[in-house]
Amino acid sequence: MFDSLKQKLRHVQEKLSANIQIAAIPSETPSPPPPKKEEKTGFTAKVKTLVRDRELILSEKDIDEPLGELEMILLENDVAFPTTETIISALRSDLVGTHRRIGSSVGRVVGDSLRSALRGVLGSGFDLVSFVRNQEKPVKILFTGVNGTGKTTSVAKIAHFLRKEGFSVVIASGDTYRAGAQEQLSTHAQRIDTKVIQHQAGADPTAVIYDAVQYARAHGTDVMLADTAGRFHNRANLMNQLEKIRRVIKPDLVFYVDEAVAGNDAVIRAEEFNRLVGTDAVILTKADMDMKGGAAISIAHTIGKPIAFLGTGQSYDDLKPFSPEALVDELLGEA
Ligand SMILES: Nc1nc2c(ncn2[C@@H]2O[C@H](COP(=O)(O)OP(=O)(O)OP(=O)(O)O)[C@@H](O)[C@H]2O)c(=O)[nH]1
Ligand SMILES: [Mg+2]
Repeated sequence: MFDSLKQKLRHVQEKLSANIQIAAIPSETPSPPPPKKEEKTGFTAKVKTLVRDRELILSEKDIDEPLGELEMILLENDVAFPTTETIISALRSDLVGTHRRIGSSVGRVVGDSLRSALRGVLGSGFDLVSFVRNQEKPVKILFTGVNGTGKTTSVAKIAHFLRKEGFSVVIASGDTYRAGAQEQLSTHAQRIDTKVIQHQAGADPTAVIYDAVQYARAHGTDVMLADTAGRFHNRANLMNQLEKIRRVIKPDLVFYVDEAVAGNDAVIRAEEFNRLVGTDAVILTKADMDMKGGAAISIAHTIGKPIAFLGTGQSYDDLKPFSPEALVDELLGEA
């Protein structure tokens, strides 16, 4: 997961650390020449001795170059521009101007700053189990998003997840539009042994979901999960249909589903869906196939709604509750 970004973050962390070590050398000491590759160990050891236990005030020029490089790395890895700017300025204000007791661990100072800058844009997670537990039953959950991003698979994964947590679940087959969609959902439902409510092809999805809510009420079912057809946000008639579902069903929770691999596109679409029909939390699928991590880093910061889960594969257990701390650990290595 996010291998390309991880590698580059490691490189820029080393560069920032090296710059800080150089800045920490007292001005009366002649600057050592830039290290040749074979001398690196000796040079680092020498700098570390000089830096140990010194208190240091960093200036802009000490870190400008590696921060510029970090900015490029984030943008190239699909981190949204405003999110990138927020991360860079958090790092700048954390590192520049303040007294820092560097001690022998420059890498630690850099790592901690980067960790808190990333943590600052990731927002909170979302605890679905507590949410469901505290809500009046049946809890009505709607899944929205563009075509092929993993909505139906995520409905099945969430049903499986909630059932393992001890909740009863019914699924509404709200994609009456795409040929084969209902069969796909009923195959999933059979495999995870979950009741599904379906109507004939072309039926009004609001009516299907309404029936599923009625079923849940009649049977004391805890949660109703409503799948919907994929739609692009610029298709007004399909967005109006989603608006109608919202108005009539009054879901307790709306999950917007998109794929991590779509990068910036996912962030833009998430913003549009949130603006047009509202979103409470995000499920980011195909994180297992994403080298860049840009959508995972940017989406919560951009739309102001938490990521609830990452989809990490094609089987029903490949669903991870999203933890900002775990993502930062994944990107930077454990603290
Ligand atoms: N690798 C990987 N594949 C996934 C993940 N989630 C879904 N998929 C795959 O993505 C493809 C599309 O998934 P669907 O669940 O059908 O997507 P959808 O959003 O319902 O698609 P439409 O109903 O056509 O809009 C399927 O082949 C899934 O197996 C994931 O987390 N990781
Ligand atoms: Mg689907």
